[in-house]
Amino acid sequence: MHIAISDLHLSPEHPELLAGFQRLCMRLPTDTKSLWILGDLFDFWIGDDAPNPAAEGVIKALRPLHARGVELHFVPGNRDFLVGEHFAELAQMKIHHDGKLLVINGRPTWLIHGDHLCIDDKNYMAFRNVVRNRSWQQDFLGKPLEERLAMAHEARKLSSTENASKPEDIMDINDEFTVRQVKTHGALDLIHGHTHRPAFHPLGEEGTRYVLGDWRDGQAVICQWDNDSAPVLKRLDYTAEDASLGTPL
Ligand SMILES: [Mn+2]
Repeated sequence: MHIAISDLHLSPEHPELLAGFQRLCMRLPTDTKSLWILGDLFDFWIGDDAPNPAAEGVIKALRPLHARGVELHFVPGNRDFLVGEHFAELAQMKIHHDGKLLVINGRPTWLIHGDHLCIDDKNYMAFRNVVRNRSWQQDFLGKPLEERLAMAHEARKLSSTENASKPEDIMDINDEFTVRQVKTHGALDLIHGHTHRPAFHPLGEEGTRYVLGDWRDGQAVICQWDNDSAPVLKRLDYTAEDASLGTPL
């Protein structure tokens, strides 16, 4: 079995989210072959060298999974695209900067975070172009920790005030652009997070977009599949102590 999750937004202010993630890691069934973390695992990331209790907690949760043979994969999100190889090695996970194409149930399926498909949000796309630039990143990572932290807080504040005033539809993916992108990448279906609108959405004429949900108020929406069965979205209660992975949406 394979599992995908996204948008946990772990931060020091929300230790219950980390506890929920640790609980999920502990309850993954014995036949779990891989865990895909499709971005925004962390609410912000200012460099692998920054002290970060959430990062320590993630390492503790992931190492036992790696030890028992679960493959760990990470696709960066718009909040944690600066997660680097140093942290990835500690957490025993492989980073896929451009997402990953998998064949699930005979269908090529593209696993991504999803933010780059929200092209109608022009302000965000302009910001993304800046911060995804390698030389901007090197410059940022070379700044003192306090300065990076201040910049991250500023960006978070700005994004929450801006997002509150943006029309709903520009913060979703652009359908036509997405259909073209999916085709270009040789995929039929898509699994992504970011938009916080968990559901099965039709994609083009014969595809499906499986959208994961963010973690909040004890609930998350995750995706589960086997190589020969279609993905299933499940609502997970991450506060529950039982071993269930949730109920299908
Ligand atoms: Mn996101």
